[in-house]
Amino acid sequence: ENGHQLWLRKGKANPVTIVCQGSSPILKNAVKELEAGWLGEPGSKLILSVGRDKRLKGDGFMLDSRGIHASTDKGILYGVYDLLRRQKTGESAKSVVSNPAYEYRLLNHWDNLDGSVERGYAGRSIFWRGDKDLAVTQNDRVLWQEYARACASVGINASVLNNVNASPRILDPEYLKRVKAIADILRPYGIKTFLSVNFSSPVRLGGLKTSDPLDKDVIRWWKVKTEEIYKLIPDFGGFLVKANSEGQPGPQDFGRTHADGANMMADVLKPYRGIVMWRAFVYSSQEKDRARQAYNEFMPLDGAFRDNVIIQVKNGPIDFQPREPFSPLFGAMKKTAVMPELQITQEYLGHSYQLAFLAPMWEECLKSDTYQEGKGSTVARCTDGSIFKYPYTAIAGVANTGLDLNWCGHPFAQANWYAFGRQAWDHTLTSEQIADEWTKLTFYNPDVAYGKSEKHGDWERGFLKPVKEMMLESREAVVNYSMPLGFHHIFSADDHYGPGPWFGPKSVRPDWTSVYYHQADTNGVGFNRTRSGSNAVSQYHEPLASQLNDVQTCPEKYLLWFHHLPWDFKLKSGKTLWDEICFHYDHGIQQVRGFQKTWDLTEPYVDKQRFLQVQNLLMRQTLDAQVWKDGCILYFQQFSRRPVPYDLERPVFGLEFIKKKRPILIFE
Ligand code: BDP
Repeated sequence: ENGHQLWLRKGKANPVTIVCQGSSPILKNAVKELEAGWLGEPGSKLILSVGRDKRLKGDGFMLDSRGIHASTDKGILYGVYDLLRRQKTGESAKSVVSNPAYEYRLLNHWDNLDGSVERGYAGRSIFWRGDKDLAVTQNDRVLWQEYARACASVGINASVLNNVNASPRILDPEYLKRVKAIADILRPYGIKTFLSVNFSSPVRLGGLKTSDPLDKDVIRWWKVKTEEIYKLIPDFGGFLVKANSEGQPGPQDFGRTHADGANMMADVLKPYRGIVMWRAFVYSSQEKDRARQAYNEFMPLDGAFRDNVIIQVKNGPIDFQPREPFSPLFGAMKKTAVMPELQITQEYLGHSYQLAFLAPMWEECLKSDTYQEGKGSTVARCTDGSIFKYPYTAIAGVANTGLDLNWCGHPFAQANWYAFGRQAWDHTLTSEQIADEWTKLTFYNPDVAYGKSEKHGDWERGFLKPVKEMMLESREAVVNYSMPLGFHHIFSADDHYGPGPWFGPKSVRPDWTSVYYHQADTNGVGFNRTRSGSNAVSQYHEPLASQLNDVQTCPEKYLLWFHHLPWDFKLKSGKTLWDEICFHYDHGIQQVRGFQKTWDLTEPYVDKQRFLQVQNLLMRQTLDAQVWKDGCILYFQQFSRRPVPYDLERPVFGLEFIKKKRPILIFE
């Protein structure tokens, strides 16, 4: 078991007869999957039928004893994967109606054209190998097909093939040829192809003098380029744009607004039904609180965007931290479509070295109540079209795939790709349900005799239950040993791995340092975002704004995100803030030690290869947690001037040692 087959591991199938009227490439794939994976009654007859039904929405499907019904071919394919999953996991498929929550469920690949992957921890790009190696090989085709199949099996229906920090070269005819080749392979699995584009492409690729979005020649350039793309890829999805953000060019370079820029592209794409996903990840060094900026820039533009523009907003107001409150833009922009962007790759949660199941983090965000249109206006309902009737709805996840044999590096990182797809399809699913499905599909092997009697039950007790519990606890463990109680962005610089709360050179812009985010001094710690501070709380709707503003009602998990508090501030537990910080760091490491024990006990129920791999990774994670705990406690102790509570273990590493060595290298 090298993990390459993901949650789609092949087993023995029973014979089945399939009646299907259509013969489109998508339906052919649907039939092929059923024939290869059928675990129902041998010799069953199954009808796949396409036609309208008022219970169906978009590419939804219905399952019953006769077969699968959907209003599109894609719906049939999703129905097939759902049915096969139910057969494998032992869930009933007697009467199911399932509709996708979002119309576009996209992966964003931060893959560079030279083959490197920004924030990728699982090897090089599956799509790109650089300028000199653009020819499509048979290996490429096989891999892209496997990728497409995995995506489709969890309902993902769109891919952005290149980094948001986009090279203009992606629109070069040489590259577009390869894009077409990829699109041709993704299409039979219902996956639409999108590209990230660089706003100054007209200058850098087209040789124009300007990229001003209101310039006639610039508009013409984009028109001609877009026509060229649609000639190659008639169902091309559209553009993703990172503009005027972290040094990327954008309309503001020409005195224009984000709306001017996005609308120009939207107009060009409109005749083809293409869309623009315009990112709200913007911040400048001028503003005093980075958390306020996306809201401040985009709210005044609400209503100014074309209807085929969607504003793509990261789940939190800063940047994919292990825990952030949701971005206040969700639900606040009422006349503009907004889509959540989640990060599947673990940039801030231990790369592919640490086990962190992210479904609980995304569930926390999607189920958060914004109160924008009264109680129950969750982030999910504000973005999926239930509350605001947007013409397009979407959700994106920054992919964690690479050329590693198991695609994702850490065997458990595969669960995050799986979870993203499942939640994008149905955000009402619980993390528990998703962990349950994934674990069964990824680890259970019907051909192995796990116990003496009743082998299935043995496996469930010995593997499924403890592993699921470990997964469900894992993200909170990362929060505890790295950034508990609302701490954020206190990483060692650049690689975003391991502690660096001391990072704060005067030469670096303040919002790229750690000291900016924790603001520790001898009086206390935390970022004051209340009404007496940056007033970021006011960007939330009442009653939430007041709840977050008041230290007595602010949830403790967000305490230091919103409040600057004295070290002896009393928490609900009765402990002082300092002691509570120490206990959280310590608890985090205890949790990972617990995962080691849990995993060791699963040995009889799992293949050797993955058992050893995860065992080793958990060793490293324990050490990483220790480094986090020691680094942060010893650093903050310089300000708190208090002892580490005596019932906790003493540090293992000294502060100077950790500071000298980059934490990511300590294990090497
Ligand atoms: C940050 C990453 C950076 C990305 C940026 C983005 O560190 O590599 O380019 O987000 O989302 O989290 O644009």
